[in-house]
Amino acid sequence: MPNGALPDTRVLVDRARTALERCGATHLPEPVGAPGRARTPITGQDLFPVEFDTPASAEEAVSAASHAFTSTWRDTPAPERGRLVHRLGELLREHKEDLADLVTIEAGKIRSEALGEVQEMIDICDFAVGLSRQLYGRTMPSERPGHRLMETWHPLGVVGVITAFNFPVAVWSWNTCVALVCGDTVVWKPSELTSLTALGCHGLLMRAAADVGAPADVHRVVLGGAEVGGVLVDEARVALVSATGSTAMGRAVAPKVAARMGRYLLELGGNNAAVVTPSADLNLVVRGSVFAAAGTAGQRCTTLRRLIVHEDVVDQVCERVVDAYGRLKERVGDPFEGSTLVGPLVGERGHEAMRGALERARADGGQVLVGGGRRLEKEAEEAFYVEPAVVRMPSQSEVVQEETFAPILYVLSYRTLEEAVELHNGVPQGLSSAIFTQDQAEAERFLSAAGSDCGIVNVNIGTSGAEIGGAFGGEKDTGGGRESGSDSWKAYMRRATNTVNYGGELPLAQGVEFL
Ligand code: UN1
Repeated sequence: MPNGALPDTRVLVDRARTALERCGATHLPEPVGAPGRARTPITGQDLFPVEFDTPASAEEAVSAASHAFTSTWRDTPAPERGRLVHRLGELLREHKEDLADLVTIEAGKIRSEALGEVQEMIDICDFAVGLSRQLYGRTMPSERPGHRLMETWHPLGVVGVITAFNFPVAVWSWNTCVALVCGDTVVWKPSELTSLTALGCHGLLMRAAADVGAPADVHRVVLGGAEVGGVLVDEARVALVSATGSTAMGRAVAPKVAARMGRYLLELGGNNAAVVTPSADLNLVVRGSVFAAAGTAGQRCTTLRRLIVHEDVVDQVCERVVDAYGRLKERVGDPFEGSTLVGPLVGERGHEAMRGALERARADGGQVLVGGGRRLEKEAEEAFYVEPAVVRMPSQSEVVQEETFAPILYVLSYRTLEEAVELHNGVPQGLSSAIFTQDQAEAERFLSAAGSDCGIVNVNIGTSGAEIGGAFGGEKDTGGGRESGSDSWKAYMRRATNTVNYGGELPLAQGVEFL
């Protein structure tokens, strides 16, 4: 291993247990019922068995959350609901290291990114607490004398939150903190790869609920695979399904929820690109691209996957990025190690996908400029550490249009900005995008309606690492949903339009006369 030996799995087991106990997680470590397992990509070994839910126990969780909604939570004043999220924020500050440990152990994130992910939870707690006093409805002038026209926002019901392994805590918190202040209750189905992390979060939320006197069933966690998630998709009492994952998963979920007239909010695949114009500050390009493309071992939905560079600067950009990747190679390894920048892929599937994509890219005329190899540690054959790769491509072939959840950065070149935007938008996904330029007109064109078609459009920063204050999500195959900040909360509530007549007469709208 370039970065020293890997830790012993038994050390990770102890570390996970300690973190779980400190967070107040229950039903560990004695598993009953259908067995599952917790595993770490650091060594590729199992940690210990975990109790998975069955469809029947998931139904029971929905019933409990539904009862908490109707009996208490929807009628609890919103600022009061905010106290629960406020307390959660305090506990997260206290247990930042514990949760970060669980994130590193189960998702393989390096320390700084794991801590950053917990910070993202703390930030959304602060946001949601403020929001609990700002669930504003509008008033509009009525066309009728003696009438008032307004809208009010009401809680929706149970929100089913389905999350992916790569942001096992932050994406849950975006949904849950906002849903809770909106008056909804939550049933969470985390990725089956990150059950422990979910139990840690649930433990903290239950402690917060006990501390502020909120009903425990405002939140339930159900562990397991697709059959458990399927309950949230099919169950009519789940008013909103908020699902993060692959486009294939979204395509399966959306029609089922729509068929029962439920609501869904999807955050699916990305295939994010940055356009580099001749005026770009190349120091920003290199730093911004390397973090966005190789950070989290290329396993963010916002990961930079395509660099679209003007032909005048493409050789220079390649040289500098390759140089930076050369140094990165020496910093692949144990994510707990302070000097590591690239931890493991979550599993073999990611590694297979990376190998397959590199092979197809080569067949399409691509040239691997750096990286792409696997780092093998004898005792850890089930752990998948890879060197982030940069591939110069002659054109945007099929493989470049797909999202491969691994650290591969394709470099393409262009001549005119129109051509760059066409390449940029010429993929099925539409999550995040960036332009590096010092020319304001170029930046504005990229930001305009005829520019990037993504939900996130940045200037002079990479595609990943969004702040919680903005709405997060994207277009096309990314699914169209928006989570986190801005007015995303509206997806978690229902709107009622109210007309109040205080005038004593009954004039009809549009001047209609009747009786
Ligand atoms: C994801 O990868 O699903 O913008 C979420 C980012 C993070 C969130 C990513 N704040 O990269």
